Amino acid sequence: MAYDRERNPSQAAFDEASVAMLRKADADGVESDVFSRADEQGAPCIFGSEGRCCRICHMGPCKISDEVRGVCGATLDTVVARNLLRELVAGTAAHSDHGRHLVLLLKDVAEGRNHQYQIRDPGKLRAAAAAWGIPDTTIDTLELARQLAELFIAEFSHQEGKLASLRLAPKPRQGTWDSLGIAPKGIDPSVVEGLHRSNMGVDHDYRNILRGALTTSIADGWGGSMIATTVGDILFGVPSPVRARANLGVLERLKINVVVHGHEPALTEMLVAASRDPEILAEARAVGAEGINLAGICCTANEVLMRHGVPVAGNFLQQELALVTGAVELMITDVQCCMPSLPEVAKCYHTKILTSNPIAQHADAQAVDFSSENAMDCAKAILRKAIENFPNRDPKKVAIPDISQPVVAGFSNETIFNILGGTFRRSFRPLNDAIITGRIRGVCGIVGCTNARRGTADRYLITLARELIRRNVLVLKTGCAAVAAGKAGLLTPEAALRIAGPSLREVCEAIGIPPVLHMGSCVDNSRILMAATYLVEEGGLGNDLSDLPAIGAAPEWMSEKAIAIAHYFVASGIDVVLGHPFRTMGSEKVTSYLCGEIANDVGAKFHYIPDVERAVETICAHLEEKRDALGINRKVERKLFDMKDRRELYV
Ligand code: SF4
Ligand code: MSK
Repeated sequence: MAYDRERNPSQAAFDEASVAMLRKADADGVESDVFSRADEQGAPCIFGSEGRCCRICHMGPCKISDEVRGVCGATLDTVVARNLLRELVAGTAAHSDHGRHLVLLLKDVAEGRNHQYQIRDPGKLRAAAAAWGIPDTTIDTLELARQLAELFIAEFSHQEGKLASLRLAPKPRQGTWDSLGIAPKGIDPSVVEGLHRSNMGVDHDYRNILRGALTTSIADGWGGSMIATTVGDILFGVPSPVRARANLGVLERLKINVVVHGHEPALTEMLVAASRDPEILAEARAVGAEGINLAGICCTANEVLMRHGVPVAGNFLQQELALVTGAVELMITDVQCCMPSLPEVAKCYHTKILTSNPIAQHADAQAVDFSSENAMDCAKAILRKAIENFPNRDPKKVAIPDISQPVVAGFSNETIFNILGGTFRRSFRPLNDAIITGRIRGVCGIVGCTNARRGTADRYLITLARELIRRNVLVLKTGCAAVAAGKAGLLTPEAALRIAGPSLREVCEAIGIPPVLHMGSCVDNSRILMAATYLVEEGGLGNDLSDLPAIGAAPEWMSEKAIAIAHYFVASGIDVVLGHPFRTMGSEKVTSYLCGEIANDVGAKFHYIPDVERAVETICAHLEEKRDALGINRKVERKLFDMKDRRELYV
């Protein structure tokens, strides 16, 4: 062991598989892991963690306090707000660039330049074209795809007017954005403008800077992320419920293990197909393996879990630990959340680390030349590298924890509509009714990352979800939060229903859904925005998203992308609980705007709550307040509906 751990493994990670692999990492002499490095960092710099350090120009860096301004004269409030905006802009850029790559692929497919991918879901294509206002959605599929791709490309570059995607939001919400002047013009201009206004000597009014942050975040949630989800569904299929397993125990001793990691689904989709190719399987058997086992980490995992039932090896903080099993022949990374330490950990084993995206390389990893035009050849070449590497596996170093949980994932809104109303009468009505009658107290979207510097990884995420379903709150999940729920058995309908409160359980059993719904990857938080929109449109729960008994939570967030997500929830009128604050604690004014006054603008605010018990109380109290305001907390006699009542209800 190369270092002394400050926290023992069970203080670092909540799940037993991770704990076992941390112990093995020590025994194997792995130089460091994310938890040991977090401990090694010690207490963070107060100026950095409170947002009080400014490095924006080269008269700095400046350490700002109430008494001390920056060299240029910038105040604490300006610097704190500006730093937050810059982080949010980077997060928006990441989600939106992912969306852009998919749109360009859609255009290539539509114009016949790419024959490797197809329009897998013409129904989604037509629905999306209608939603974005393309007048004739009955035209030929490829022509419609071309028109939609052109429209989406324009969403990135619009310089005037406002984003067409905003029309997906409820009308009153659009009105709020218009009256505040925070409706984004285009996705790219909102990123550029965020960088511009946070430049030295530009925007110095913290409120104005924070409203600029809301603009950019709306461009992410309703723009870049919404487009990424939509095009992903068109090209790869709308997810529907699928069974799989989650946690490191999904790796297989007798098979060649290939781990996909990152966020973009284009190559991974091909790897799924290639891993089932008879020729490739024969090559795998020829080196003594029983086959190829594809497994995922982070959001690439969520994408192929939802569409193909590919098992999930783990979430963000388990990426190194997957290698520590000694059983991974190859890990292929694309973009976002892939730790630079992976090649270093891989050196202790036989694992090859490959990168597939020209903007996301590791100095010590091999880059593969992936382009969507040679996708299948590239996928096969990658699998062949894994096959070649299988004989190098050292059996003495292999220890796969026998720990994994069954999961059901893939709850797209289309699926929820079908489950609730059947394909004949697709409807959110039963869900609205369950909320109105109080059998479901409200909805909480628990999203985001896990964080090595914030207590025991996954603990807050899992405890919060458990306690909320116990209190009859329906939980929606995405990203690494969803994987944490899977590892804890909360995505197993049967197990979760045992924990759920009696009235939530009754509803879930009646309509056939688990109380914790896996809705996808990080960009799929756009699905949560749309689920909330459908609740409003269905009627009986107010006129705007801010009226809903709904709330978001990012208990263990770490990424700049999570800052963008949290802001677009709030900009949409949905409060957000954060397990640790943004770097705003240096400025009382910025913090009190975000956690208070902002509600006067957009009807929602942030709550900084490090303690999970208090988060549960706050969330439940918030949902009850919304219910009171809607007038649905009045006691009503329970009534058995006859056919006449039902007909009246559904007209
Ligand atoms: Fe210092 Fe102002 Fe430059 Fe920031 S912009 S580094 S506060 S001088
Ligand atoms: S992967 S952004 S650690 S959720 Fe989407 Fe997980 Fe957070 Fe990355």
